[in-house]
Amino acid sequence: MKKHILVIPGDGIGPEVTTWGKAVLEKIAEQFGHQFTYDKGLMGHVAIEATGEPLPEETLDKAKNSDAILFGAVGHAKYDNDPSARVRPEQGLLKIRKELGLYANLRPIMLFDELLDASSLKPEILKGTDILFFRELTGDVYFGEKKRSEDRRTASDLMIYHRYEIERIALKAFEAARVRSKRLCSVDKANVLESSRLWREVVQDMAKEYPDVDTEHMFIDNAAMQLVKNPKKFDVVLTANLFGDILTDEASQIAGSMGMLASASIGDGTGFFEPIHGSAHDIAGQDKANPLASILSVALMLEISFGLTDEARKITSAIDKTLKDGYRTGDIADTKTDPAKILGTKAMGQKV
Ligand code: GGG
Repeated sequence: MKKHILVIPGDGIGPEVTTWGKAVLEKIAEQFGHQFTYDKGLMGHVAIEATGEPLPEETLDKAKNSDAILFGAVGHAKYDNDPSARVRPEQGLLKIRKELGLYANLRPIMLFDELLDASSLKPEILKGTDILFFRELTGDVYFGEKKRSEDRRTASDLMIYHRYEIERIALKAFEAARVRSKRLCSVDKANVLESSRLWREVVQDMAKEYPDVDTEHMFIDNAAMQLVKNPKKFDVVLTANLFGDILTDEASQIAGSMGMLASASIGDGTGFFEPIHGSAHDIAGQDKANPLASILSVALMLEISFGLTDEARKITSAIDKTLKDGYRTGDIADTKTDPAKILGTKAMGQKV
């Protein structure tokens, strides 16, 4: 198979982790006889520094002309401490999602048995957990109108959803539920928010077309609590942009660390694959970042964009074996880890 992949390393630990995602892609190409070609694009703080824009036109053009995109992370402490900054790295990420029509963000909470002890939750609560989140990605407060009063003392972000935006992601979630355990939990805040009432109305209507799927509706506050109390209760979770962003960071603790969670953004255009973690500037360039989320993002790319399921499985097995051999990065090590087996980014990438 011949495929052209755009790599957007981004900021902070993004370049370190995508190096290993790409290295694994190259290894897969070699082992299975595929031909993957690569290009590189700028986005985020590095793009602002080089061009003044968080998403230069050149990167967007390359993205539209590639078969898949492997992305690292965006962000920089400089902007976090300067809320008045008009141009921000995250704008690049939001813009590329919108421009490519990537409305569905799939975030699998894949639990490796070896990491049961790495979580702060009890192993008996965790064991057997397997959740697939569908986070809506191009609507909500992220894209609604943003306003600041003239005296700058009042601010608002419009939480807005259109029926078609809910329908198209709900369709993907229902279809996934149908081939998984036929359970779907739609998470909203319909007791308070009008946009959530529309969300629930649409999902209820669509549930009639999926009588074989057991559809449940849950308020976000309850879902956040149930996720740590009884994560096995969930299978497919469908939710809005903001709720999904927060809930999946929480859910990453089930998998042991943010460094273990991959994601796939799909929709109308080229598939976009990235770890859910951000740029983690505090550890950037120190060979401390966990590359497994980037490597797992590559497995999602192979499976979802290219239909290469054996190749994807080869990657998850390689990670499983590496963990079974006792190797850990710092974020997933625990008191039982042999200190000699705590690896940096590079060594962990090489082991996989
Ligand atoms: N790799 C994910 C990443 O860079 N996250 C930083 C960020 O600002 N994300 C916002 C979002 O996912 O909506």
